[in-house]
Amino acid sequence: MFGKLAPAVAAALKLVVSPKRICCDNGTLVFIVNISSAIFDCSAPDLDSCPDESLPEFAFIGRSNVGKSSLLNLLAGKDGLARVSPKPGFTKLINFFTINQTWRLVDLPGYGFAEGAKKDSARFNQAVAHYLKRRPNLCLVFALVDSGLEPQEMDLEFVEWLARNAVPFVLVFTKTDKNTPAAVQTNIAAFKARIAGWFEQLPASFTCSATAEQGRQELLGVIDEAMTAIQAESNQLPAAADDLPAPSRKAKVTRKSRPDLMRPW
Ligand SMILES: Nc1nc2c(ncn2[C@@H]2O[C@H](COP(=O)(O)OP(=O)(O)OP(=O)(O)O)[C@@H](O)[C@H]2O)c(=O)[nH]1
Ligand SMILES: [Mg+2]
Repeated sequence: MFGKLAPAVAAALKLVVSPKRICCDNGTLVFIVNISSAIFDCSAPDLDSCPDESLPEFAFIGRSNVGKSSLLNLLAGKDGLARVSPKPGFTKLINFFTINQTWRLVDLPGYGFAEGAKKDSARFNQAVAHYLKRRPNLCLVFALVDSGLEPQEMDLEFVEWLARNAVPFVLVFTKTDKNTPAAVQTNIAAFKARIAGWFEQLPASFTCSATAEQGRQELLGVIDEAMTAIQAESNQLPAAADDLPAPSRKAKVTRKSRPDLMRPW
């Protein structure tokens, strides 16, 4: 699905993610983020069907069955908000959830699931690619990788694809409860070693387990950081005339207004 990156292109792609004060794998800071509401918004089969672009969005992507929907529920603090299944390829549409009425979590269909109608599969893959490349209010992608597996070519290719297409992302290694901490760390180190050559500084990475409810505050902290930066930027906009209606004074969330944290390139 995702082509190989030519060595010359890889060399040019010296990417940086600066996690600032966010708690990473070995960090110590903890953010306390309160989720007061989490509501299913809508499902979209393609980019044109996505809801309005007024709210910042944070999307989950990764291989089918890696735990995207489960992680979304963990962050939202609401079991069953996004539908979870042991059957790979379960999430088939782009699903939007509005959190605290101010931002959205977006559950994307996974890649690497070959069963089912080929036509449908291709269409959904294209829809995801369009969403990731063109959605102007997409702030950050959580790229999920199964911590229980050695580096998989498909995940590596997908990370290349994100990098090549300048999609802002952090890595999230999932299902840490399924293996020993040592095995998890070995797999994570092997994955990072495989992608290290594409980045001046590796993308920020996190671990999580939806089952053990691990990693929630750290990932909410990433979102909080992004929201704070967006807010700070909108506060710096020139003051609007008093008689303008309130909506005109709102900063529009665009890819341009994403904070530095969100720009690994
Ligand atoms: N042990 C363990 N199982 C998990 C974890 N997260 C998810 N699962 C299980 O993995 C399976 C797939 O989870 P989903 O959240 O539906 O995965 P997904 O990435 O959304 O899958 P698709 O929608 O098919 O792409 C389910 O059986 C979950 O219960 C975890 O942290 N630990
Ligand atoms: Mg899913």
